[in-house]
Amino acid sequence: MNASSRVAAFAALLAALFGIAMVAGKAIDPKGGDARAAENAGTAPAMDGMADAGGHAETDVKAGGASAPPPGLAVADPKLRLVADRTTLPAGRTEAYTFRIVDAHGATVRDFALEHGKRLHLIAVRRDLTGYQHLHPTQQADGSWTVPLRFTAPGAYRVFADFTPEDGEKTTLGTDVLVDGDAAYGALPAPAAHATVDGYDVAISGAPAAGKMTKLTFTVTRDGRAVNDLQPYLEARGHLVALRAGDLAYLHVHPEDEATPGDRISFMTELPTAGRYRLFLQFKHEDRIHTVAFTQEVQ
Ligand SMILES: [Cu+2]
Repeated sequence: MNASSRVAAFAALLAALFGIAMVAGKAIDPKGGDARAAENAGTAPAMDGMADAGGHAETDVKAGGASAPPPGLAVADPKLRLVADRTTLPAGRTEAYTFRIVDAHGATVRDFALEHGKRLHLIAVRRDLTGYQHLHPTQQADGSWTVPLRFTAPGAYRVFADFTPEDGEKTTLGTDVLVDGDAAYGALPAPAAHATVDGYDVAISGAPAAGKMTKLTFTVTRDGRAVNDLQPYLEARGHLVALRAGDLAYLHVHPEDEATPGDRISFMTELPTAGRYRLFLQFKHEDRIHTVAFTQEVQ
């Protein structure tokens, strides 16, 4: 092929792809497909981009109207990044896990606001939503954070750093830690109104609807009697973390404190979409912290 026939062939190819994009656009959205297909064809010099121009048109429509993704799904946002010193840990051994929060210039962020009595909360859980841990790393002189970390069972774990930089916004960044070995993953337990831990029975009430702020209340009993003397834990009557099954999106919840009677712990929760979530409640009684988990179905 000489240069001019190569140009002609490329033009013919472009015309053909443009046609395909138009057809694909129409198939997806007969009303607005033409304009978007033309846009895709015009802005896609990369051949693999053009090959699924119709698919892109569909994605663009969704992305345009959607709100920001929930916290915890990303290791970085436009302002802050979580930088961990390791991505693996041996099963069953306690080792130091050290990480930094850095700004857009790569400088270590050192100043954090107190939230629930701590400047940074670290949540770790295996990707099948087992093995939940809630830890409080120690900040070192260079601004990095370190915590002794131990994962008993092999598998892929998600680690979330939950913090608010001084003069910044509440942020949750997440990263994976891989523990080599034979992982025996389990299915998510079915939703239930009760769960037990360390001899306590905890009941959950509240019916969250997708995207609506809902009050969730937990009632703690032991041997059939209300546990009225729950102790404060992290400046509240309890601590709750909600993780979405499937992607482990980390949903912020707000404890509702003062007005709650003795054996009850309430939170305002917004679960963004339909689907299943795993709720991890921690409460303190007789100087011990107990962790209990619930599967919550959102319609
Ligand atoms: Cu914490």
